[in-house]
Amino acid sequence: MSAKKIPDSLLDRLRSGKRFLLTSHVNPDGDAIGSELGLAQVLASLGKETQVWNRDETPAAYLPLIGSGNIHVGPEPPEGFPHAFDAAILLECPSLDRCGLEEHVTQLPMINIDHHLGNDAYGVETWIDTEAPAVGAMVYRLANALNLKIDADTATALYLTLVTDTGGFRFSNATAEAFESAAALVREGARPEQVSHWLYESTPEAAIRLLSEIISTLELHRNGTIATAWLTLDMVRRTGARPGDAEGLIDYPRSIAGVETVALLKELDSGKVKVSLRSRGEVSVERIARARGGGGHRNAAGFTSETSTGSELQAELVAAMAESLDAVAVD
Ligand SMILES: [Mn+2]
Repeated sequence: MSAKKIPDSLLDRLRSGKRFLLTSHVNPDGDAIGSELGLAQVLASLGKETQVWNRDETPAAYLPLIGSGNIHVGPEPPEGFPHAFDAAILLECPSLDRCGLEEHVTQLPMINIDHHLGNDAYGVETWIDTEAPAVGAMVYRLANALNLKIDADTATALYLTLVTDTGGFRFSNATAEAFESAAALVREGARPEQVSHWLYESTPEAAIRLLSEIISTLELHRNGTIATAWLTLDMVRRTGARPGDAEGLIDYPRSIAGVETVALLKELDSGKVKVSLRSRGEVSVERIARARGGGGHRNAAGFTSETSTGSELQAELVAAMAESLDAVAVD
């Protein structure tokens, strides 16, 4: 589903509302945080009050973004909730449970803005553009549609969403639209060098030590086309890694010559295993994740496994990834 045009009813609702609650998904990434903070600025320039509320903490790399200090974090609602708000805007949440706050946000009229395949289209207003390179690019289009000029800090927050969601303009979603949005945001004052410093030159020591532990579990399968690696609770304890430190580490196994698809299996406190999947080009990992209750994009997807034991789960994933590779070979 591609919706280039922003629904008029959505614009009307933003114009007529006074206070908006903004949220995104658990374990927020750059697109989640940058879109929230960017949209908060856009709505502020429209004279609206906003409160960003995320269940999970903001990863350190995004703390320099404008307004990050005002994000309400945790399962408890912010002051005045729900009566002080006219609507909840959910960014980047293909299903309601992705926000981790579904028991609360459903008390408000919900506005659903997203670019994921398979969005449930919940809410009173839905704007889904699966071709948008990042939700941040949709927020920028929203600002333009509302005839609002954004400032340099807002442009930087939205530019960051493009950099993180396209893997630094390297993934298949690094489309003409991604570059055009980036160019426009740089013209508005976004600072690429600053964003690169935050994202790529501010790695906590624990994250690099965690990478070394993850790489020690690396296995290649099917003539080196499939890679698997583990991130265990022990590794997190040993390295002192914090939530968010593992973000992006899956890119290292994916960078190996010949590797077409990667699974990173991460032990959770609950005993479940969170699986992150990556692939190149036409090879889809989205259907692997979707078949197991998760979702994502063609080249980046994930799900949480409830039942399988580690070695069985890994073997099952290798078989599923082999099938995805074969499907492309046949096409
Ligand atoms: Mn995104």
